[in-house]
Amino acid sequence: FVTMGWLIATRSARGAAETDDRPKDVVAAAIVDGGRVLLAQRAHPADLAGKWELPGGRVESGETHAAALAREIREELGAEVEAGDGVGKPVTLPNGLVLHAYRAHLRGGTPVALEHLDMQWFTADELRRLDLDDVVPADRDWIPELCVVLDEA
Ligand code: DCM
Repeated sequence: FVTMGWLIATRSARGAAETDDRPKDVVAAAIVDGGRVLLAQRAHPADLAGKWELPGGRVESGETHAAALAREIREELGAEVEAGDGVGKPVTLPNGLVLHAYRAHLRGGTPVALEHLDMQWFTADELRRLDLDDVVPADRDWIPELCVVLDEA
């Protein structure tokens, strides 16, 4: 019985490791247009649902950050973007994922919330007035940098 338990534990630990050998990187897009930045309201998981984030998602194996950013924005917002400079510092999540924010320049289409609850264009003043409880924790540190980007735009 002890051996059985050890076998089961070992196999499930290996299974978990083998099913997720994807990169740990997550990319997020700061799409700026007309002095406003686009934030999207997460639909899931439950603890993040309803909170604002820079839209984006996980980088796939063999994919550049720029390619992942373009793919995620196509999937989530139905628009074409080109990745630009980084925004702020990368943020490490408790689960080990590392988030990277980039400027994203609209090259085609009009963003629509296809997978989010909602989306909204924010001015720097509106960002400064946002309740941080309504922002995804990992994205909170980027708010000052986003304000600088908007003030310069
Ligand atoms: N994530 C985040 N902030 C973002 C984008 C993503 O904190 N702007 C986190 C949420 C998930 C992970 O990254 O833990 C993967 O994102 P998604 O579920 O959107 O693919």
